[in-house]
Amino acid sequence: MNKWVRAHTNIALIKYWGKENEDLIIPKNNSLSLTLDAFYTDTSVTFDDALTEDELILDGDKQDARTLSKVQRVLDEVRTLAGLESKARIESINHVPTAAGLASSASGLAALAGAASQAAGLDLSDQELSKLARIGSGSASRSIFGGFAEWIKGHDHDSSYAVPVDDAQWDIGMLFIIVNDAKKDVSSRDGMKRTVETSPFYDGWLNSLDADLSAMKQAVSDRDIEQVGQIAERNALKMHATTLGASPPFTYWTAESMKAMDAVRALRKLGYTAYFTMDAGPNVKIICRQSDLSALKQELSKTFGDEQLIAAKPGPGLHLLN
Ligand code: 2P0
Repeated sequence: MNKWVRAHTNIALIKYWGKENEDLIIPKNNSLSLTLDAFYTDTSVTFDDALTEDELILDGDKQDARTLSKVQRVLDEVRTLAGLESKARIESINHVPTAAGLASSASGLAALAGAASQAAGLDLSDQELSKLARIGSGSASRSIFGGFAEWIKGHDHDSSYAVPVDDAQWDIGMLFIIVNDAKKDVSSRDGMKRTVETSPFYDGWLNSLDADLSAMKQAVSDRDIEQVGQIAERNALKMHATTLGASPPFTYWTAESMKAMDAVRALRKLGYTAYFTMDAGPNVKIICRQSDLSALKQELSKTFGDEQLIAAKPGPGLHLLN
C-alpha cells in the first residue's frame, strides 16, 4: 500500500521572481519563505506497469495534459533515479479553503516529490527532495521545510535547493485577505519570464535583493516581527513594481487588493504590527503577531466578509501520513 505524503504551502517574504535557467528552474535570486499550517496538499503515487500513461487525479478529477506537465518533470526524475519505467497514477487532495484562490503549486509539487520518491523506494535526503520539488515548481523547493526556509539559488541542478532557516516557533502568523478567486490572466511562470526579458526595472529589483535578504535573515534570527514585516512589504512592492515596467505591462493588483493594502495600513495606525505581501495574484497576506490574529480578523471583518479572512500559523515540513 502506498503511503500518503503531506506538504504545506509557503509564502515568500523575500520573493523568487525570475529564472536564470528556465529548464532546470534555477532562479535569479535567493528567496526566503514561511511555511504555513492552513493550506496543504496530500498526495499518493503508485507506479504501475499496467498504466499506459501517467495520470493525475486532483480532488477526484482527472487532469489534462497541460496540468500534468509540471508533474511529469518530477516523475521522470524519480524514474531516472530509481531506474523505473512504469507510468504513475497520482492522487492528490488540495486542502485549501474553498474559493481561496490559493491553489498553490508549492504544496502540490513538494508533496509529489515526497510521494513519488517514496513510492519508487528511494530514500532521499531533504536536500534531494528540495531539488526534486524545484524542477516541478520553484517555490515547491521551500515547502520541504517547516518554518522559515531559504532557497539557495545555486548554479545548476545539484546546487539549487532550499535549507531550513528557523523553526518559527515564536509569535508570528499570517492573515490572508482573499479578494478574488478568479484564474489569473498572467501565470507566475509567464509573468516572471516577461519581466526578466522586458522590464527595465528588473535590474533594480535584483540589485536590491542582497540587502533585503541579509536584513530579513537578521530580523528572523532576532525574532523581530516589526522588521520582518517591514522588509517583506518593501520587497513585495519592489517585485510588483517590476511588472509595471514589462512590455506589455501587467499587474496582479486589483482595486480590491488596493483596498486590502489600505486596510493593513489602517491596522498600523491602530498600533498593530501588520505588513502585507502579495504574490502572483490579487490576494493580500498580512504578516503579524500570532497573538494578534483574532483581533486583526475582528478588525478586518468590518471591511471584509468572514469567509475572506483566513488565519495561518507557521506550519511543518513535508511528512508522511499514517
Ligand atoms: C515566490 N512566486 O517566491 C514567488 C513570488 C510568485 C511570486 O514562486 O515557474 O509557481 O513553477 O517555478 O514557483 C510562484 O511561482 O513558479 C512563485 P515556477 P512558481 O513564492
